[in-house]
Parts: sequence; C-alpha cells; structure tokens
Amino acid sequence: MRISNDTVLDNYAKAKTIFSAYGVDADAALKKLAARSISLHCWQGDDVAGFEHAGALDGGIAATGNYPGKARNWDELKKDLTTALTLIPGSHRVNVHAIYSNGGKRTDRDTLTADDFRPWIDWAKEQNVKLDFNGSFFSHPNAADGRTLSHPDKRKRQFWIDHAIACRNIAETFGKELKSPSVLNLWIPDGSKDIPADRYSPRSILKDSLDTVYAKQMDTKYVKDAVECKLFGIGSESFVVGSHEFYMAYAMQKKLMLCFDMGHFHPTESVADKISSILLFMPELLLHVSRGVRWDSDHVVVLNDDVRALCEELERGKAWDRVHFALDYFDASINRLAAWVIGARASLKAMLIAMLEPSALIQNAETSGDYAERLALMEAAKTLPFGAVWDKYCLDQKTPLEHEWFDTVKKYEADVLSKRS
Ligand code: RNT
Ligand code: ZN
Repeated sequence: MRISNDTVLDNYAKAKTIFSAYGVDADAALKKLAARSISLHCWQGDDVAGFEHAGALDGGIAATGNYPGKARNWDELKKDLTTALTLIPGSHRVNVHAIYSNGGKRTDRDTLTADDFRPWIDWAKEQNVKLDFNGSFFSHPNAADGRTLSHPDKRKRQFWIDHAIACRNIAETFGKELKSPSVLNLWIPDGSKDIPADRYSPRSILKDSLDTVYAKQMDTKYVKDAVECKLFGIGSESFVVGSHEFYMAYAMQKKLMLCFDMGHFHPTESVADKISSILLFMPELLLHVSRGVRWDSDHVVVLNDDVRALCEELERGKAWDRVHFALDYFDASINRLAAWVIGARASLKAMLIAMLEPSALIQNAETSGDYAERLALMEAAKTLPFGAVWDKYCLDQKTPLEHEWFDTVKKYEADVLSKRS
C-alpha cells in the first residue's frame, strides 16, 4: 500500500482548515513536535540481555516471549537500532544501560569507564543522536540477594555505590562529547517478597549510599540525575525500598530529577495527574513511557488514554521543555524493531494530538463555568483529523507513513533477522 504525497498534502490542507476553526494552528503544532525528542531504550533490542552474557534477567523485571531474531551483540544491536531510527520521524535520543558496555570481560560494573562505551559514542556522533544512560543494578551476582544500594553487607553495597558513581562519570562524558545533557536514571530492584519486619534500616542504608553516589556536584549541562521509584516487582511484592515517597523526598532534598514510570504506580493512579504537582516544586521530570497490563508488565506503548492524558497535561501546562520522554518496555514476543517503532510513534502521535488540542477553547469553557461545553469540546477534539497532520509530519520528516513503515521491518526481518539463529 502506498498513499501518494499529493493525497497527504491534500488531506493536510483540509485538516488545517478544520483545526483553525477550533483556533488551532496545525503548522505550529508540526514545528512544536519536531522539537521534541524521545529516548529510545536500547534494551528492547535484546530483551534486556546486555553484552555481559552473565545469566538470566532478574531484579523483578521480565521479558516474556521467544520471537526469533533478537540482537546478540553490539554489531547486531547497532544495526537494528539504526534501522528502527529511520522509521521514527524526528531526531531522537538513545538510552543505554550499563550492561551494554563494549568493554567485554575486562571490567566489572564497579570499574566501568566511558572508554567501555566508546563505540556507542562514535555511533551516536555518526547518527547524530544523543545518549542517555542507566546504571544496571540487576542480573549480577552482587544483586542476587535482591538488595543492591540498600544491601546490609558493606562490601556488596560498596560495589553498587562504585557502579553508580562510575555511571555518573560515563554520563558526564556522553553529555560532554555529544553536546547534550545525558539523562542518567537510577533504578534499583531492592525490596522484599514478604512482609518485612524492618523497613527503616534498608531505607536508611539506601539514603546513605545515595548520599555518597551524589556527593560530587556535576554540571547539569552534562548530566541530569534522575531516581526512579516503584510500587512492587516480582519478588518485591511486599516492600520496595525505593518507594515513591522515598525518592520524592530525596529528589527534593538533593535537587535531582524524579522519574515516573507509567507502570510503577497502583493501576488506578494517574501519572498524568502527578505532573502539575511535581513541576511546582521541581524544575524537570523524567517519564518512563510504558504500558502496564494489569501489572507492571512493560507492554509496548500504544496510543492509549494514559499516554494521551500525559501529553495533554504537558500541553495545557506549557511544560514540554521540562519533561524528558524515555521509552521503557520489553516485549520478546514480537519483532523487536516493530516494538521500538510502534512505541515511539505512538508516543509522538500522543504528543501531536495534545499539541493540536483546542485547549484555549476548553480552558475558556472551564473558566466560564460551562462544564457541559468543556466536556462537549473534549469529545469534539477526539474526532478532529489529527491523522492527516501526522501523515504530513511523516512526509516532512522523510519517514514512511503509518501503514508503510511495517514493510521495511518485514523486509529487514527476511533479510537480516531471520538469519540469526
Ligand atoms: C524497572 C524500571 C527500570 C527498568 C530499566 C530496564 O521496573 O522500570 O526503568 O525497566 O532500567
Ligand atoms: Zn522504568
């Protein structure tokens, strides 16, 4: 299937007229969208395996499925990522995890340096993408007890403190060399399967460890530190040391960024609702865009109400520049390039829909107390022809349209992925 450029341009012209009747400038929305970037998570490419080949994924996260063709090494991951990026309109970032070091067995995680990620940096320069970074506090013998930075054993705890510090230095180099602050996220799986008798000590140890990790002031021109909370994980159902309250208080005190993962709250809690509170007290926020299905299942992001609500909040609060979008999910049951592309494009579509929202009209209705009109306008907004604007965006960005990119993935699967055993 192929829709001609003329049809796309025609549809766009008509859509533009409709949007302007609602007081919305579609051209301006397209410009605004082009300024937004999403951090594409390298770990969807190989089901969070990494390059250490040390053993199974743990830490209470799981990638289920066995779809053939996953990347087995740096060359394959690089090739897959490069291809996926061509199918996502706009210019974006790539989010690297410490287990994707190119350093091989030469170093353990406590002694990693930016040199161990040199091929990533070179590739990023070549592709003109920026890099973000994450410490990997799982799938390692020193994390086998389900405790890392809150570990009661001083030696194991020190290993993870050293890892976290090493990661800050690596992110600083990413930021310097790629001339864009690297967002460094810290998530640890620490917790307990059953009811703990002491919640105070692990949290107090975690606080001490973090104080050491963040002791060195780093220039936010190069690194932006974030901390990610969680409600529960597999094996930490009853207690998670790094809870929401813990990190919210800690981030406030240390002037760090909070990371909200959309799967890390009670299923009826809205992450969108949290944004306006947090941005009153903190300058920036990191979002892990994900899709929990009944639990923190990390399904591929789709254009659903949750992601739309998130973007609407940013549009209504004029907060786009204060938020970092990073994808976080891992589906091993489908083509992994498609998983990247579907999630990234869904997030961009949600952004565009929000940018095309007649928010001035909706907010006026609210201010005048006409809540029926507010609701009617919100309903009207849902059927506005944003698809025509999205297609125009893809055309402008020289990216395949919605129905077309999949052909490239299928061809890549036949030519490349199917040859991987
Ligand atoms: C885990 C967190 C964390 C991880 C990645 C791999 O629940 O969401 O962000 O998914 O670091
Ligand atoms: Zn996350």
